[in-house]
Amino acid sequence: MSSSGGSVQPASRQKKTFCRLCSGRCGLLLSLADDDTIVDIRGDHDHPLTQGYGCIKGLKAAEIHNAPQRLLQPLEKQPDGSFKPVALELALDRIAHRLSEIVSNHGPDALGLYRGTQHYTNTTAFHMLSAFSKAIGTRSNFSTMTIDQSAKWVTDQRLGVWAAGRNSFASADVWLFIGYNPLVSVQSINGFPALNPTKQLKAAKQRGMTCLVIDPRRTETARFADVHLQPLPGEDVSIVAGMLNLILQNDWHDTPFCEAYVDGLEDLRLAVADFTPSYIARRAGIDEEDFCALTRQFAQAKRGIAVTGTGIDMSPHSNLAEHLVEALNVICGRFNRAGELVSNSGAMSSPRPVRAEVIAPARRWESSQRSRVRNLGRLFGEKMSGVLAEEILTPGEGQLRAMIVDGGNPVNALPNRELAQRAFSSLDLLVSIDPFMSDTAQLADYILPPTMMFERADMPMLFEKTAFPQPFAQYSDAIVKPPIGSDVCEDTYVFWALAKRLKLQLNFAGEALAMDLPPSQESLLEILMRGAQVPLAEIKTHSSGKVFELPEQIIQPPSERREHHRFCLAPNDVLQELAALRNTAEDSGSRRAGQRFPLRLAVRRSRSVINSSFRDIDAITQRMPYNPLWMNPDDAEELGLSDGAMVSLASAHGRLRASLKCDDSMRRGVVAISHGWGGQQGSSVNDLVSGSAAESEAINGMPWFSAIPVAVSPCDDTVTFVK
Ligand SMILES: Nc1nc2c(c(=O)[nH]1)N[C@H]1C(S)=C(S)[C@@H](COP(=O)(O)OP(=O)(O)OC[C@H]3O[C@@H](n4cnc5c(=O)[nH]c(N)nc54)[C@H](O)[C@@H]3O)O[C@H]1N2
Ligand SMILES: Nc1nc2c(c(=O)[nH]1)N[C@H]1C(S)=C(S)[C@@H](COP(=O)(O)OP(=O)(O)OC[C@H]3O[C@@H](n4cnc5c(=O)[nH]c(N)nc54)[C@H](O)[C@@H]3O)O[C@H]1N2
Ligand code: SF4
Ligand SMILES: [Mo]
Repeated sequence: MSSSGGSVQPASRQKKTFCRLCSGRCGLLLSLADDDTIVDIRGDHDHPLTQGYGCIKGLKAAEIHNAPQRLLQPLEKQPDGSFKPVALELALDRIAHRLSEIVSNHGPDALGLYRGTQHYTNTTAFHMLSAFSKAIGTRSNFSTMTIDQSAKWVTDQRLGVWAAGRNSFASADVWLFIGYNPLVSVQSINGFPALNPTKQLKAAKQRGMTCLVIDPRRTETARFADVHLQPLPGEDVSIVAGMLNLILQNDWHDTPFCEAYVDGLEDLRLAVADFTPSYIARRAGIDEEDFCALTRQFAQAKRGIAVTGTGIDMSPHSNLAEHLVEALNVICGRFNRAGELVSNSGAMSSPRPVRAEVIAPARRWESSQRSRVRNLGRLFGEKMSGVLAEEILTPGEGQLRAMIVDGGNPVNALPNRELAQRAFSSLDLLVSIDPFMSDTAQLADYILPPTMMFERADMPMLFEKTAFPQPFAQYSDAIVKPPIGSDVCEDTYVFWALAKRLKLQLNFAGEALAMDLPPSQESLLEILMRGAQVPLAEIKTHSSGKVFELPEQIIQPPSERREHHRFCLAPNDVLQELAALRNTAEDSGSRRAGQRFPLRLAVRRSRSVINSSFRDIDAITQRMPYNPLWMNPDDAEELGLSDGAMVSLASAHGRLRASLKCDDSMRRGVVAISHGWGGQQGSSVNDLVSGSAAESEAINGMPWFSAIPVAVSPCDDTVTFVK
């Protein structure tokens, strides 16, 4: 099976599937030769939502499957640190043996489970890991969410959630993107349906939708903006507080909605009163008139919401910022109301009534088990990944001693790379389910390479309601077999086989699994599809997927139980943090001559890779050999630096070397470099990130990955930088 190198065989058949490398779920058309070789991959023009779109990663997925770096046998770490191949069943025996020792000596919480990004796109693995976690009884569940956008979880828990959902993109006359660039990230997490995102945004603009963007960079998304504010990173709280202030002063908010469903409006009004347009313009480095225009256009529209991404959720005060953004949607009443008809999304799940009601904030982290490190609560059953390294390194009752990582690379992804490396090296047992020798796999006792996406049956079921506003469903069977002679398995099999050896009964999505014979991928999908609105057999007949014609749903009035629930706009912790921030110096981080770290480092993703995945695959390296440091050309000139120069990038925490790339889409005073690199290739941004308590959020331990004060200087080192 190869589409690169060697003699190219003629294609004899075509197969449709969908890409699972990111949440874009693009329909793909694969041309295959008789021996299963993938000859060609194109976007599937018959896919009703992605309509032929596919990015470089999906279109080069054959090279990813067939990369010479792909691991095809399980590996076991030897006492001298080298790896030796080991048969899968033997590896599982040994892992199970060590796990049972660790759990019986230290209790189940000593085992940590970590869901990475390539786990989140694998539907059955997601449910199987949950089943394994419950069966073994560990509460040490970690995921990337808490080093990503868990400010959204905190906001749900202290502001509340509208059960009938926010206004849909299709019905919107305005949309505000804050620190979110879906035209590159293709991420649908918050209401923007990012499938084939450029086409969606273009179409919306053509029907007259106003597009507003707050992002320090003139992003691909910002090119469609009617108003684009380019603030200094880390100033979103002030900007959004200012928007709330202007809206409330002008009575642009939705008074009947607020009267019916909102507590704390007057407290919020007072708390934001000092965030005047001129103050904000000075503080965030934006134009006052643009700020007022953006606010007016957002507030005076009828439908549409503000949505956020990692830019805002990774900067300091992210929980507060996210709360205020959602408060914007709340006070403007941008929610679906009783009696309205909404699309019946969720073809692959069971039907549920939609109600116009508030799910009251529960502040669950306050009543949940607290972490040993920093006394953090749990959110949605998870511990905070921001303190994962310290949880491993801190001795005493409850110390983490074993980790199973599925589809993730925490050693690269966590803040403070040196600490993360030290922590993961010190574990009694580390298992990495990964087809590649990632930074984490390198430290593992066992690496279990899994099947890759074209080798497993799947459905794009996880988070389907956020991804697909319409009742869309698709099924793909396994299109190619794993390479001949390989000893790979489904990610689900690892958890099932360990449970069997540990004599645990697994309950997969509520169903007791037989523990004598491993379940097929197919049978697991069947369990997940029980009670779905469209039967699996019907879905299978539409190889490009289909938007099914399910009748629209009428939004019901509130249930008795939630009739009196209200949003909590101004809880005390929000008010206190806001007041403290208002009192910090206006130009706290702005660019000042003589400052040790005069620039701000912003997060930014690259089209060619997903975090640390695939960066060393030839097809990708040809386009992006390393991660450059992007800087506005005028800043570069001022520093006497030219394109391609090797520079040193320093924060108060650390220093790295990078290759400079002048980019006029960057705001002056702001630099960016993608995370996920380092080691033999490029620069590791997490050398600059401390993740200490002082540089993380209080509730969720979210490390500050953006808006980091940095300095750039020429690097004397003349070594060239590729690989
Ligand atoms: N090609 C590709 N796609 C990906 C990924 C990838 O690595 N590559 N990663 C995937 C993952 S794991 C995730 S979580 C998503 C993330 O998806 P997004 O959140 O859309 O990530 P970015 O594309 O980096 O967009 C973040 C934007 O925030 C801006 N920004 C930085 N700091 C600030 C700030 O303080 N305030 C404001 N207002 N803006 C700021 C940056 O300039 C940038 O444009 O993408 C997913 N998709
Ligand atoms: N400084 C800084 N740090 C960050 C961020 C940032 O913006 N700046 N972003 C944060 C965010 S949003 C996230 S989500 C995390 C990313 O956190 P992680 O998910 O921990 O890191 P990834 O690099 O996405 O790891 C994915 C792993 O999956 C493996 N993989 C590839 N294909 C498959 C497959 O088919 N099956 C399996 N099982 N594995 C596969 C890859 O080889 C790779 O090792 O990083 C966070 N860290
Ligand atoms: S955007 Fe690219 S990586 Fe994401 S699903 Fe589509 S083809 Fe795959
Ligand atoms: Mo992420």
